[in-house]
Amino acid sequence: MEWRAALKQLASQAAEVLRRNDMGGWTKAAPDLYPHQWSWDSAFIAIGLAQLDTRRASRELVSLFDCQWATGKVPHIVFNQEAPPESYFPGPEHWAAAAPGSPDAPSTPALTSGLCQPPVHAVAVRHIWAVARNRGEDVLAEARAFLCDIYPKLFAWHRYLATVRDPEESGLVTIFHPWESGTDNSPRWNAALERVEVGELPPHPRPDLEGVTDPSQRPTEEKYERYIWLVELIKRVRCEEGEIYASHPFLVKDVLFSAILVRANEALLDIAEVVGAAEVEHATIRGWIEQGRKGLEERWDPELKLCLDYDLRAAEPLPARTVGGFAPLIAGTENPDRLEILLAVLDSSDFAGDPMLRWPLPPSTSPGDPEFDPRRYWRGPVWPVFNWLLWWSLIRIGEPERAERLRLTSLEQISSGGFGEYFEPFTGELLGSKNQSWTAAVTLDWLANGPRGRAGQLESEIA
Ligand code: 2M8
Repeated sequence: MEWRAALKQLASQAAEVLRRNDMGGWTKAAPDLYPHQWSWDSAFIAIGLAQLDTRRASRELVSLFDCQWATGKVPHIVFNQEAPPESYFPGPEHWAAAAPGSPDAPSTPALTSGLCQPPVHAVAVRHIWAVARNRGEDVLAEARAFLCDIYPKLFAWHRYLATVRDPEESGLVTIFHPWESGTDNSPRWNAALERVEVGELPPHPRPDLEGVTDPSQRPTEEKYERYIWLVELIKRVRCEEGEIYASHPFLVKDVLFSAILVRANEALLDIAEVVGAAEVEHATIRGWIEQGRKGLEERWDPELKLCLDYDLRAAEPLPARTVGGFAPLIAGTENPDRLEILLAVLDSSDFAGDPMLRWPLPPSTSPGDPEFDPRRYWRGPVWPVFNWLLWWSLIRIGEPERAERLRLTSLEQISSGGFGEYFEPFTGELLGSKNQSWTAAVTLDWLANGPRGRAGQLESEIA
């Protein structure tokens, strides 16, 4: 098939995946494995949906922010109460003792987890605005109203991260659970997790193992016990951050989360401009951006030539060669030497330059890392959604050619493999869930943003 026709077909297929996972005002992360609404998935989904329908894209975020906590926290999962209880663990009943028991949680019927995930949301909101600007007056007016409505909620969310999650004023966000990082099973968390002593736990099911073709693609039982134990501890203190800070065994400064927050704050600044927010808020956001970049700079590891997470409990960095180490590139470091080194590491045989790779795309964990595992999630497979983040960051740091190579290679990967959650780096085999919503979403955005493409051109082609 001719290349252009193939891309058009890919766009229709991506739109179809999102349509099928659409639950009304929100989208489940995957058809079976993830039957609920996940926070950062929804932000990426909104980025893709914007190419099809800016109103529906806005709705995705409105429904998520309807479940925002009084503290400003945006929960990592909003539970679909129609999903069969056995379809996901830990489900809503598992958090029930924590969420409604907490004075900060949204009132029922909304049931959420007590954790959060990386703040891609402001980036998605600005994206919706950018697309709406090419769609005529009515769409633009509607998008402006959406921005006015969501801006204070985004501001509260970022303020929560900059204060409650950073009492040290380090510019870096503290996470309480690997699930908060979004790169859950990454070796980034190994040493910190090993230090967690697991107490008495009732037996727990593993429905996630049913959702994949073999268990080697999901976390081990030993890791799951720690995940569940950390959830248990957070629930025991009713998700109150002050108490978590005082007693929780897993307190980690996450550099990738913090880098995303830097970029999200830049997006928030643009949104503040559109809605005419007070100058004092502009100044606060600028301060967060500066602080974030400074914090990342302090976590640079000259030996591994990557940025490292930091374990607050053990007071030591967490060495691992993973894509999280590219955090300064994602944040847009102002240090040119740093950037040059990171681009060289990205191209090296430690990441996208490994000659054995099926496609020159960075594995989530470097094949040179002792914990590398090409099939297990976040420990080696290639993640299209992370590659979207990288592509988007490369454009912003002025690397359009590299970005374009990444975009085309990723589209080739998805055309030949499908909308997989992740891919085996050497064979290209689709792993994890099929028809993962965020993979379809980033495909739509990639297709609409070729070197000559413009945001919004897909709508007429797909309709
Ligand atoms: C994965 O995480 C969930 C827990 O939050 C799981 O394994 O059950 C991660 O890849 C996470 O980043 C993602 O948001 C979620 C849904 O796609 O799945």
